[in-house]
Amino acid sequence: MLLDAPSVTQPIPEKPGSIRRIAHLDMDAFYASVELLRYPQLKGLPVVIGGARRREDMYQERLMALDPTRDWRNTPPSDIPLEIFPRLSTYVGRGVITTATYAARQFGIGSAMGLMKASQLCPDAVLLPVDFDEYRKYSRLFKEVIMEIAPVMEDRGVDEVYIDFTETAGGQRQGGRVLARLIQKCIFDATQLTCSIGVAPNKLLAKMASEINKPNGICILYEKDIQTQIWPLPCRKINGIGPKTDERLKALGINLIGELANYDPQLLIAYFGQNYGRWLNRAAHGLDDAQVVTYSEPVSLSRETTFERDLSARHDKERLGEVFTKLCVQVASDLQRKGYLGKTVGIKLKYDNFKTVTRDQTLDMAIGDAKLIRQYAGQLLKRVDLNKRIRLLGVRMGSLVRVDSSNGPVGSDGSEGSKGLLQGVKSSAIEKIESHNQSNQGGMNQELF
Ligand code: TTP
Ligand code: MG
Ligand code: MG
Repeated sequence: MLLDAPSVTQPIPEKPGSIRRIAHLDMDAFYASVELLRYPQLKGLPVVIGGARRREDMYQERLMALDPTRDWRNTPPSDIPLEIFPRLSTYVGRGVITTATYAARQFGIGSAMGLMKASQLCPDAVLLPVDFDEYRKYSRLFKEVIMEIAPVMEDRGVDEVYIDFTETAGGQRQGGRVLARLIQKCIFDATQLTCSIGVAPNKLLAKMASEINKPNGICILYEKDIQTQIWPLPCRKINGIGPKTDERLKALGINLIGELANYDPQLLIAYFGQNYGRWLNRAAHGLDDAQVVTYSEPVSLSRETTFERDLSARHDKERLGEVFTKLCVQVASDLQRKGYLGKTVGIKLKYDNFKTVTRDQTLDMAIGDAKLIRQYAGQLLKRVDLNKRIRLLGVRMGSLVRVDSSNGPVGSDGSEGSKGLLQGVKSSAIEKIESHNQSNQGGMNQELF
């Protein structure tokens, strides 16, 4: 599930005498480390997480084959013998790695790499399926620990946060090291997981600093360290320079952050536009004014899936239809679980040539019902090319409004809330669909898949 957060800033008043200290904390090999809590026998081994989703009984058959005389049913995960775990070499498919243990990374394996490609690099690596519920559980746990100690925290996703140390007890001592150590220790005591923390004058530098001493490291950075610690790093390390910009910078002969800092700012503006050009120059000098955002609402929720083989709308209509419906059901249940309705329905398709297209439509009313989402998403299929083979399919709900359990849907400002409205939302959207269907009788509105 993908979550996007808008930027809601809360300026933090600073006491005279205190200097701005911002921390970025990122868990080490997060999904893999959570899995190792369940399977401590895999500690120190190359392990990758990806491919299928976890099932409770997934190793039963292999355990039975290993020793049919033994009753394996209540075997604790930590007692599963090593030879039971599938190795990368046995994997066939198009799944990608979510993350890998540090032992696996030594073979050149990393996030987003295809499992089959990784298998060539380290065929003996253990392959574990993903278990998002478990990662979310630990995500909540470690964030709760931080909130107890340093409550000015910005949630930046499943395994990382920014924390404003400026006014927090211990946040100024040794540039933030004392507080960072305390947080690391408390997280480890509560979860047995390690993390790395960077503390710096701003978010941009803190994010880079948290990577410098990974895993289980702390990096304290001051403005005076920018030239020695940050300038030798590749430009790609700056959060905000993606692969495309990096390519363009390389074409200009700019590889390192120091080279970017010393590049003529006017030329950067000429190449990248006023805003981004100026931002690139400032970022390379370690300048960033962004505040730590302590409250955020998701602006969209989405689900997508990559097929094992590319599918054709004509020949695989039924399969595509099933998957499409399932994605809508998942998005609807995500919305319900998180307490939202959405006004914008979107679809995403990736073709066999990796070209991605998205289409969306914004409705008059917010909806959350799987069938309605399916209907509106289905309409969007008419606006995409279905002659090409499809590699990935996704469904997204945007323009979210919160459903306050007592008051019906509310905007993030608390407006337009009433139970009656929720009812109205659904019935009027259903009416709209029904009238639309009636006016399209005679096969005009036939499902594309
Ligand atoms: P990261 O923090 O980028 O990576 P990590 O925690 O696994 O390792 P590191 O010690 O370098 O921080 O991502 C956090 C989790 O998000 C990661 O464990 C798995 C997931 N993830 C993906 O599913 N796909 C990806 O491409 C990336 C980068 C991460
Ligand atoms: Mg991490
Ligand atoms: Mg991370």
